[in-house]
Amino acid sequence: MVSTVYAITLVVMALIAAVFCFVLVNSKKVEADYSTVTKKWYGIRGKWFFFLLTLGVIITYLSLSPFPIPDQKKGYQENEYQVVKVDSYQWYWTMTPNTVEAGKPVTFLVTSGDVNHGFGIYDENLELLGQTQAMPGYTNKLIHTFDKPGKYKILCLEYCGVAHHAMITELTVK
Ligand SMILES: [Cu+2]
Repeated sequence: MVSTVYAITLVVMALIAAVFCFVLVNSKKVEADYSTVTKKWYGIRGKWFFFLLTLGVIITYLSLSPFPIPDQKKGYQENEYQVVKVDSYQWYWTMTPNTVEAGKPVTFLVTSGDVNHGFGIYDENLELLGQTQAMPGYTNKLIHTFDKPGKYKILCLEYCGVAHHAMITELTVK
């Protein structure tokens, strides 16, 4: 086995050396005009660039458009909002109140008592409806209107320690 590998290595090394010598010898002989080749490949490079650019824009649009970013400026009056205060800790949520009405916009005022958490609202099928960061020292506002009554789940979207996965609570929409 070892001798076979050794032999193959020697042959490959000889081939590489031969190619190297061939290129070296021929490079001195020919002073060819490469402008047509250069022009052709610059053209292909330009087209490739625009292809990748277009592809990038399309993929960005397709992957971002279903991303749940609720409209934060719907023109509601201040007194039309239901306000829910959300506090997050390792590893639980407090929500006051934890029951809201459907069809009426809810303003979630989200903060954290310790580290960064992610406040994510999910429906019964665990589809994400809206999210914002829960940060110590800041209160982030998230406006969401629930279309139908039910039990909604609040999950932590940012890894915050060993019991991050257990950081779940429920929001009732009547
Ligand atoms: Cu968390």
